[in-house]
Amino acid sequence: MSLFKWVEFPSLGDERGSMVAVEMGQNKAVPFDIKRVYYIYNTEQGGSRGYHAHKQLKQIAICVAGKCRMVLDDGTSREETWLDSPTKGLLIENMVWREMHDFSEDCVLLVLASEHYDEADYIRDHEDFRQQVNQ
Ligand code: T46
Repeated sequence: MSLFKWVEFPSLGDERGSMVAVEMGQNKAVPFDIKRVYYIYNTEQGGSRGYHAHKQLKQIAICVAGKCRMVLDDGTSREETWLDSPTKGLLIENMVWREMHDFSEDCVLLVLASEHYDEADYIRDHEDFRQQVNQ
């Protein structure tokens, strides 16, 4: 089974342009209460981000402009995909290692998060992650 779980956000565009609405709740696209929203932009060209997993946090990442390459790793397999659409969110479950590479200059990566920021929720060492996820 693929590590990639996609959430579709329909474009509500009309002749004036495009719009996407993000809603949470029953039968809505976001399967958790959003406690935090952040966005990553102006990423150094050639730079990579991530290299961690979260113990509890679930997130949806949406590339609202430009593109970047996302790598997910569940401790057994590793897969990669491009985030390049403002209407496609990638659901990243807890205990999944993520890396982001090859950011385009115009990339804006919007992230919806199920929890407030907590450094104690991060696992930043890949060997620790492998041990914890496989135990
Ligand atoms: C993730 C990927 C997709 C805060 O103070 N508050 C916040 O809400 C966040 C997200 C970060 N920070 C601080 C912590 C670090 O000192 O901002 C700095 C950069 O964070 P980090 O190195 O974790 O950034 P990324 O791009 O490697 O990872 C981020 C998220 O942290 C992470 O949860 O899944 O984006």
